Amino acid sequence: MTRRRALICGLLLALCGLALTPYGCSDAINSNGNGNGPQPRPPQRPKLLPREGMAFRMDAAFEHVVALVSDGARTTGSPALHRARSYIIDELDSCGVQVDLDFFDANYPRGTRPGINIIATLPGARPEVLVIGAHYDTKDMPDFVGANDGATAPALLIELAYQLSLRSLPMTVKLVFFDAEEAEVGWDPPRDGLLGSTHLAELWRKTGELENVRALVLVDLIGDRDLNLKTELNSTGWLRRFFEQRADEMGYLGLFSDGETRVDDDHIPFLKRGVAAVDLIDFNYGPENRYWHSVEDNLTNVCKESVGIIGDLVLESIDPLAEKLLR
Ligand code: 1BN
Ligand code: ZN
Repeated sequence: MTRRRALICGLLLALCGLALTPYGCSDAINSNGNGNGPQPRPPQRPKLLPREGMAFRMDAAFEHVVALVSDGARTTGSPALHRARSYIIDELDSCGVQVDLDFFDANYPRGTRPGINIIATLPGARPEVLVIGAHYDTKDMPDFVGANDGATAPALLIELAYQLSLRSLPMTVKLVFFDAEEAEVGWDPPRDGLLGSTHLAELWRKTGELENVRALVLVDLIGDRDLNLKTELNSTGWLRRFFEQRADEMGYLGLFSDGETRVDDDHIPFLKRGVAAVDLIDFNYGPENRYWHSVEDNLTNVCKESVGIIGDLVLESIDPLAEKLLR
């Protein structure tokens, strides 16, 4: 090979290497999920990176992901979910926030299991409530750890608790960790799936608390290395558009650019009871959504930058959203 040809080859290889870095993640561990070497995914979009100097600490959030995942699957009623709950409560306690537990019977098709929603309350200048929610249970499957589906979103909420404990809030914020989101046999909510959110929405309707709730922001599946949110059409239109616009304002251009979908998620029981709600969900996890509900939903396929981007977006949307909600 001539020197010139070698140089061109080297340059091409370097360019390929750059192009194969999954966008949004600096620590590019491309793998097939079982550690058997690189299997790069070509990016379809330009890189999206967390903002420099943002308050939301993605490293701290990602430590929570690692801690939650370390115990394997965290199915409703399981000892592992009990330990995950203790971890979450300890973290919330250390932020000095008020924690309440909502106990319920999770009546699944194959039997009843104890379900527990965790509610952290951060009082604001006004009694009206903004709920930010995520589920912390996982599917019950052999070798499943639920890094994205059951860890990234509750980890985001824990870091949010820390950040909000440092701020004075215009309205009350409740961070809700939903239990029993996942189905046992087959997705058929509220018989099989969405049991925790259904219970809490109904409880708050009965007690009158729901009248204070102005909106619910749900986060789910937000740690994909190839972060790209769908326009979720069950969500309340103005609230969905608010987040799309806010993402643009914050420089997260193209964050919502993976087309439209409808997802039955933990926001549905609140929507059904008249609460404005949005589901911030990246429902395209891995090639053809292959990692979703699979053993490939592990730490190799999530990254702190994606959690950071959504954490930053949610944290820095609270004040402008409260202004709209309190008008
Ligand atoms: C989200 C994560 N969901 C389950 N795990 C809800 C869902 C169910 C999303 C069916 C899409 C289809
Ligand atoms: Zn799931």
